Amino acid sequence: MFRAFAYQLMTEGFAAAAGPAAIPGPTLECEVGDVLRVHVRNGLPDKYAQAITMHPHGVRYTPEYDGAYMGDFTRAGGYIGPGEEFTYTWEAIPESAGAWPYHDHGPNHTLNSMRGLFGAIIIHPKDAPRPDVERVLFLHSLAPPTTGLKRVFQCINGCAYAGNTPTIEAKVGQNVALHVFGIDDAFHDFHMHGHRWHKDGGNFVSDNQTVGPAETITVRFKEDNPGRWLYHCHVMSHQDNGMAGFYLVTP
Ligand SMILES: [Cu+2]
Repeated sequence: MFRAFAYQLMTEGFAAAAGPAAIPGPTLECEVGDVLRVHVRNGLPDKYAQAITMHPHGVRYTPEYDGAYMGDFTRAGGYIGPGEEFTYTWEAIPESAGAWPYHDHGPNHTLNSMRGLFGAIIIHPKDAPRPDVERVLFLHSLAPPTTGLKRVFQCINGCAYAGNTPTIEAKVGQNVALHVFGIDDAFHDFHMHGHRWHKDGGNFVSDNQTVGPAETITVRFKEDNPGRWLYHCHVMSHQDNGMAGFYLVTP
């Protein structure tokens, strides 16, 4: 596993990290009608010291909480310098239901987002039943400028190749929801063996769905096919460079 940049889940008051830094960063989860208050501290070590932000998709916010660096027009949340803190306030309105990415949108957002500074916001409809198995899968690449390694790795959640990438587990009869995000400059094709799903909840059935930069698809099905399965990006060069994983279904 590679450690590039990663958001860290902090305890209240930022006394200590609540867990190790990871790619993706912590998944934020709430219901329609909730208000998200997200405390961010820039804890980058000296050798990476630079401003960062946290820019959300899908939720409602005012310009202060956009988390976007805009030169002279930058608002408070658009520049969190090294050691500084900022609290974002975002609203989960009815149109926010779904899964969305957040990512760095500071002055160096391209490189930092490619380094792994991103995560998921899952907003459930009010009082809706939750899936039995719910996972987030970020499709992205870690390239030599961000790792110092000689070759590119096509990753899922910061790792490359089945066995390193997330192994998803489910049982027959369970309701499964997989939120799949594209979070680099490429278009990916999420493919799952032995399963199919209604695209966007509609009538069109797929087992292979395109997910572009900062797009999310949600794959939902009721599990009915036990075994060890592959899931992978169907862009062949991505699959060959690591964008694949196991899905393990027990009877
Ligand atoms: Cu791909």
